[in-house]
Amino acid sequence: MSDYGTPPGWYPDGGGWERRWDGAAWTDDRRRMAPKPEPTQVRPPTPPTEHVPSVPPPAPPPAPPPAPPSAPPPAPPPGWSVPTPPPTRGGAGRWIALAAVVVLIVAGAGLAFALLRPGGDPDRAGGDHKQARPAAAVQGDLDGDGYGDAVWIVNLTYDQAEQMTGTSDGKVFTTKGLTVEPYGDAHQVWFDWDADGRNEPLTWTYDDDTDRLALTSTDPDFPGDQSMALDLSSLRDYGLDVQVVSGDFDGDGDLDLAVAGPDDKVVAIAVLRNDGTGRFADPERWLSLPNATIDSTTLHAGDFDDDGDADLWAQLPSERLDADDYSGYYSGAGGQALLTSTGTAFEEGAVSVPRDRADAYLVGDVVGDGSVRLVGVTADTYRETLKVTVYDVSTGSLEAVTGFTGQSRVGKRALQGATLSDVDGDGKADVVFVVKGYDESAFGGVQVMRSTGSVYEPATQWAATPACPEDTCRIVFPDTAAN
Ligand SMILES: [Ca+2]
Ligand SMILES: [Ca+2]
Ligand SMILES: [Ca+2]
Ligand SMILES: [Ca+2]
Repeated sequence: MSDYGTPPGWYPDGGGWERRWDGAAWTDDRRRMAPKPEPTQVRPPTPPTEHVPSVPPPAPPPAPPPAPPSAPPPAPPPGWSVPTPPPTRGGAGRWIALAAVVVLIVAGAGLAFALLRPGGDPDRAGGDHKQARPAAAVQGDLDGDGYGDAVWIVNLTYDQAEQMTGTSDGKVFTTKGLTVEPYGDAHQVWFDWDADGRNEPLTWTYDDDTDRLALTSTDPDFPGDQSMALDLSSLRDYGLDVQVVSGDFDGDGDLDLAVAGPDDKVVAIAVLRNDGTGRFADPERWLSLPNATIDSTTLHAGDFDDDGDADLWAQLPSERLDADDYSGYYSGAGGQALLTSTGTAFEEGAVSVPRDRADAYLVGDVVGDGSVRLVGVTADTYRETLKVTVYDVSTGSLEAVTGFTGQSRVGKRALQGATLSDVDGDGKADVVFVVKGYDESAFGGVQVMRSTGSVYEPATQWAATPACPEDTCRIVFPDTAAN
């Protein structure tokens, strides 16, 4: 998107440390981040601005692990995997880098919102899954009323954040807030893990000391806390990251988890099958990506080839990695590939370099026919417009769907974050987004562009956004990877 570099400054470095970026390279300078409140990272709910009864609060994440002896520098924006700001505001860069960390962490969790569930014939598991048709759940619906909702996190300052839940009545969001830890180790996603037609929260935490993934939920239907070993290893001398996305990868009608992480010189992708109640089986490795690092890879799940099982669309390196890339950061060109599910494994398609590069990629049924599309959202500060483009990925490359676009006037503002949610409950996923100018201390509200099934309508505001104490404030949608 941008030719600008990330400005010099201090950026989160993992384990409660931050490291200085001199504008071109990581330095050896490290320092402790400002202390965070302990022992709970998510405090009790603040009084709701308006009452919304049935949305469960997020799970309190476990206490953070001790800081590792040496901690990783965050990824400088490689290729197209992280948006970079103009170098005019040092503070803005800090938040962008923070966003980069969040991107890496929550990447792909986006599919959380109601990925398509094939109509449930349990006997199909492992058999012919091509007859499955998705039974469209309402994308983004958190309380089961048929209107898609949205969750966004407002990072007011470096260490002050609020998680907002916007509950749709079909016309606007009613919001309520929770004070949360800005950049904790627990990651909350929402998807219908017990197939009751409602998207429940699931909190995952990866502990790189023990190489275990922990799953928990505040939902009373969750069958109990779970923990599984992942069998990953990093060539770096500090901790490693994982990405978690949800989708019905084996095509049996229940939404599973895919977990990607480094295993020496490959990115290993394992599937944790869901038994239909929210209990996940031990990981099965379905693919090893040979020319990728976890920091340069972002996964998005969806049944892109419409055969009944969820596939992965991956943003990953398009150039051959060299030895330094495994211990440092890939800075070459970004590519994309479709990782097609066979029901028991992923098959990696050809890596290509897309013509377009959006600020954010979202996945959902935007047509209303049960099929899945990729949606690119880009804020063009020069043309002062935000553009939505719908892509068909079934052939393995990005093919823009002719005419299925939309534009909104947003002034010289950049995209903060976006998600897909069927806010009006018509079966077509709508785009929810927030923009802000780099030197502005106010967001442009939470805006919605509705899908008609063939175009996106201009945006209208669905919720107000708070005033910021400084212009470095930031809004992210935790369920989506904003690239
Ligand atoms: Ca709802
Ligand atoms: Ca499944
Ligand atoms: Ca598929
Ligand atoms: Ca809609």
